[in-house]
Amino acid sequence: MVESAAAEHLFLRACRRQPVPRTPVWMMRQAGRYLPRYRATRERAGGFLAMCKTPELACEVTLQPIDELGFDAAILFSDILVPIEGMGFSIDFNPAPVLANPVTTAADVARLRVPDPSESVPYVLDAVRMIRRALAGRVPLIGFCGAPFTLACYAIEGRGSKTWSTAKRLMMSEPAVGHALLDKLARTQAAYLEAQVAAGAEAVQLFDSWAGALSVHDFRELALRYARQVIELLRASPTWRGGGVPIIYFVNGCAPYLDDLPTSGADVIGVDWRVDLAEVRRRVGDLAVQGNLDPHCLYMEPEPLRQRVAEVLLAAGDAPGHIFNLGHGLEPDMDPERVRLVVDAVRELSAR
Ligand code: 1CP
Repeated sequence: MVESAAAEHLFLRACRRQPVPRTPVWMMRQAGRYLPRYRATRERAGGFLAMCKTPELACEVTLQPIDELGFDAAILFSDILVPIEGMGFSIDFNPAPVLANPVTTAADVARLRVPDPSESVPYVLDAVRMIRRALAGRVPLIGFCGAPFTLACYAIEGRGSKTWSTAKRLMMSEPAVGHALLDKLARTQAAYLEAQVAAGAEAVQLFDSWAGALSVHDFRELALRYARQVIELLRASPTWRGGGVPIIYFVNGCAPYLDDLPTSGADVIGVDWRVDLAEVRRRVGDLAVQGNLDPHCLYMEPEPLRQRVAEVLLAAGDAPGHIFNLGHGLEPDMDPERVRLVVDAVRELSAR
């Protein structure tokens, strides 16, 4: 059976902190513009959202980096903003996301729906089923969502920001509005992940890409609390498949919050490049860890790049429970051959 073959895969074993013959590797944004084949598919589709909404194309680009570069896990091709369209947001990508109707008042938040994923994102669930069939057990499929705080940043600002000061201003000046928004986002994302798992996702990752903008106090109140709500709802859901689906919580800029991360309820903590993995492993104790090569290392020459890969593996140590990844996503101008070098180096240098 495809199911049991995939269940033995080293990515899932590492998530459960079981021994593996070598460290599994995948990369955030592994499907994307750095791959010529992705650019060709995107051209054919007529844009990013069209690709996300056409299961055949989402499936095609999900598999491209698996076929070409040999990653140990596939990640569903979509975007964290896609499932909030059904809440009532009008979203465009050019190529970064822009929301035409960000929320600014209590009435705006009250109007938002908590949609049923089978009605709001049937194409994502079709893509998950199609990808599982196409992978045929070769590597596991990771589903994902944005963590509530990171989604609230976009929901309030309407676009990317370096400081997220408009979002923080609303959450600080009108906490009840902020919490109502975070709660709706959490319920939406829990239902979304539950539907992805029911459709066949074998692991899930919550992306808290902008939580690093917060003080420790506010990280607990605004980010961690709602990530935990998503994870608790997911674990309590009727379709939850026991402990079989690892939950990864990725926090970009996690250094100030390391001691709090184990209380998220996740099985795996994903970390950015600013922290030492040996320190992370000491402080997150019983959990698996994912990371954390600085993506900009991919601009290095081959030998120094290999050395950086070796340093990440050394810091991760020999104890089971490390998944190699970047500390954040691949960029469009990165060289696929350097990506291949990293994948090959992880395989070779981590062999036990
Ligand atoms: O035209 C294009 O090709 C659009 C570029 C692009 C792509 C390829 C965007 C717009 N999103 C994606 C795919 C995507 N986004 C995936 C696919 C799976 C993978 O291969 O990893 C995933 C998991 C995401 C998640 C995502 N979107 C995050 C969390 C991860 C992270 O990078 O921190 C965030 C913050 C977004 C928002 C977003 N979407 C796109 C861009 C360029 C951005 C970030 C920039 C901004 O906020 O201004």
